[in-house]
Amino acid sequence: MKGTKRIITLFALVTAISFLSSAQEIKKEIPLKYGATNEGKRQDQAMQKFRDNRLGAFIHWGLYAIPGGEWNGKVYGGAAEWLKSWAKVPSDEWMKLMDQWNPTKFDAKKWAKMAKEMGVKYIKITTKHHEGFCLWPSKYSKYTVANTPYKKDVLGEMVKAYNDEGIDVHFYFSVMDWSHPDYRYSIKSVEDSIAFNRFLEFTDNQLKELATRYPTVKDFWFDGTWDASIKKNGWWTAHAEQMLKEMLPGVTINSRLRADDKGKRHFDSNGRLMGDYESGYERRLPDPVKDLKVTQWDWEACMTIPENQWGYHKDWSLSYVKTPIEVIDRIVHAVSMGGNMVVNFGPQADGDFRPEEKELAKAIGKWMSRYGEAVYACDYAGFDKQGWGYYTRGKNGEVYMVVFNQPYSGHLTVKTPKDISVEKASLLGTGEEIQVVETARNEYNVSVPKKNPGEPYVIQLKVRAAKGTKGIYRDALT
Ligand code: TA9
Repeated sequence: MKGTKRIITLFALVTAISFLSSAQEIKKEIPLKYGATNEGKRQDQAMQKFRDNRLGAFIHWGLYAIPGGEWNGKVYGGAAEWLKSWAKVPSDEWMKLMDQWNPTKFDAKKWAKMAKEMGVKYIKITTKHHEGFCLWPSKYSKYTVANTPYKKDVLGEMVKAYNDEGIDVHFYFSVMDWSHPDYRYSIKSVEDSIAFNRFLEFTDNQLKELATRYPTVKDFWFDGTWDASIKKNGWWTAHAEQMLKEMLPGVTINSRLRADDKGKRHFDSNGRLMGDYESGYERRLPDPVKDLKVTQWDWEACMTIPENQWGYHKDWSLSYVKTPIEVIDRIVHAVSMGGNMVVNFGPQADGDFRPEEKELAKAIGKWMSRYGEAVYACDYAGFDKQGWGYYTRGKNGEVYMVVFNQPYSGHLTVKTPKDISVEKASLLGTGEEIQVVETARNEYNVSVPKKNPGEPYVIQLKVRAAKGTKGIYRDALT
């Protein structure tokens, strides 16, 4: 008896200690100077615009468009914008491509029209990719459009043309710069540290230059920030974010820029998102069932049309090329989880787009013009994912079912959260009324349209927040 009591006391003691220490752990905050600056999602107008835009396009355009994946007669299957690295081309030799930079077919107005027709609300342009070539006449580098036969500020023309079409412009900027002698992958000596500090000052100058020359820019999307040298200088990433925010009120910044005091990236050492939105979903998406945590913060994904080509590559037969429906699926997938999607284009060196990209942009635009209501300004709906496709929710609480998989049964299962009932369903576009049958508590069969639309379609649900459903079904007692 005595022994049992002692064991119980001991057990209670151990439980109490472990409870206390875990409670303490929750409270334990790591003090940070360069950690997250936002509390939860930003709700100001600029951020809401960023979020409501939902669909964007990426433009990867640089010297790499000229060789298009081929160097000295050899075609490299890897990413075209990395060719300099695949073919081990020294920077001074690579920069000789500048003599061939003459995109005579470049017409920013045409580019902007194409984006408008595709239905994109914003465009992310590579101002400078890893190679270091600047699409604007930067006074801090000799590797710019100004020193090419074409001479013109193509970035400036793009900013104006897209803005004239009502499209927001975002700047992609690679911090890693293969052309700069002071760039370091890691800091191993005092000399490295001095050189890298010079490099950071150069980067500050370029960022200030971009913000000053193109003040309508809405967002900076940083890339090339994963090296040990940058992780060691988390202070600089916090400084760059702050500097741009002071210069451009409302500007948004991606998480990829950021590292904290301890070199922790994207999310700080206390688990808080740095920057304004998470930017890690590149060529992949969160699982719509297992990764619902992403609905807690803003995020933006980006994708390529072939497997992994961002810049122009002359041979797209080397990997699988996605169809318009597969691209639309990814767009809706992102929005259904509260994210944005950016679809990439790699224009040719002559300033035109390859036919495949033109066709794809058209096909997406056609679909968006019919069903965009279920994408723009939409968000996570809070309904459990079903096999037929994705739910999104509009600003007025309407729920959209975006159907990608047409069922043989002729009906689509909808399971509503507790206290939400489905009142009515209709086909977006035609307004055709769709039959809804309650099959169990919080479960419905929603019929497919009478005539198969022959493409992914959208059913709009009118839902009501009410205690229980019609009440004819009860949960089974088991
Ligand atoms: C990459 C990467 O793409 C890559 C490709 C080929 C060899 C090595 C790497 C590599 C190593 C570390 C990070 C990355 C990476 O994910 N880079 C970010 C990419 N962002 C895309 C939007 C494109 O701009 C791509 O060119 C860029 O590298």
